[in-house]
Amino acid sequence: MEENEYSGYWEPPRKRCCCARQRTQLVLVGLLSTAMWAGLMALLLLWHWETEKNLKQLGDTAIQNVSRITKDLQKYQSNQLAQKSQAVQMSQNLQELQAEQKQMKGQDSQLSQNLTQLQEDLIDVKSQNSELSQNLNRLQEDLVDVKSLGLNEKRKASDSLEKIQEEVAKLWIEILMSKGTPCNKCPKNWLHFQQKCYYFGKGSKQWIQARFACSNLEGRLVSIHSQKEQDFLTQHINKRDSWIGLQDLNVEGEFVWADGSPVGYSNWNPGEPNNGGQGEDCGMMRGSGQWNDAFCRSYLDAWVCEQLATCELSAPVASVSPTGPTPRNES
Ligand code: MMA
Ligand code: CA
Repeated sequence: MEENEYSGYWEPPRKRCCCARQRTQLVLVGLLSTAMWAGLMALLLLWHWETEKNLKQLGDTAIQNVSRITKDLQKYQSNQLAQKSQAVQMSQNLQELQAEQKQMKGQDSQLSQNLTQLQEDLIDVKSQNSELSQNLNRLQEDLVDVKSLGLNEKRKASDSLEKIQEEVAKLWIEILMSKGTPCNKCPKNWLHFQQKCYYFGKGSKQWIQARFACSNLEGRLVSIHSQKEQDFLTQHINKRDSWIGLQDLNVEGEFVWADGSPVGYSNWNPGEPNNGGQGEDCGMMRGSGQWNDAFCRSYLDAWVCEQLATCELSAPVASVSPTGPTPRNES
């Protein structure tokens, strides 16, 4: 060992010693730096991990928020839709209500119009009724006057009175029928046709006797005014020659009906009226339904009476009826 120390030449051990220390130092430094790096890396990793975690959390929160907002939005949109449809429904309801209101207003005015019309009609009917009653009263007064006249004047007055009464009765029926009252009532054993009732009498009679028989039944010998009426009569006389209410007793050749009207419609047998034989002034219907003027005092086996049909009054409207002031007793 000493040799080595005194040679003064052998330096390497020192060097070795120095190198070792350096090496140690280097190793230490290396270790230290490695540790530092490791720590740094760890820190970095930690930081990165933390950041990543935070980011993830943030992302999650954001996703949650977005989904919540989306849900809210959807809810809002559906609410909006519901509100819209509600609004549409409400406006429809409003329109319907307005239409109903309009309709009701229309109905209301229609109703009030109808009511006014009805009131007017009522006044009309009342005035017509009072007019009829007045007419009838006047006629009755005239009748009293007629009683104090001479025979000829009496007949004339009576004829015109009958005509007027006839007109009044027809007018009365027309009024009632126009108000919807059925006017087709006939006495027992009388047949109804159009506005009249007919009685087909059997038994041998002269014209004047037949006229009297009808008058006893509160009718008169038939007056024929249309083909339809003629057809109805032809159908019911059963081919029997029958007296009818036609005569030219006052003026030869001027036939008039028992209801006071002139001859409009006619159904004369060809060649009639011919005023044949000792004079023919009374009208008859042959079994065929065709008319002939015949000798008034001849006897025929049938005769036809008529009277106006009466109306089915549900309540007494006035004290007058087509046949006069006292209503007819049917049964
Ligand atoms: C009868 C009689 C008359 C009628 C003629 C027609 C003979 O007299 O019914 O009225 O005009 O017949 O031939
Ligand atoms: Ca004749």
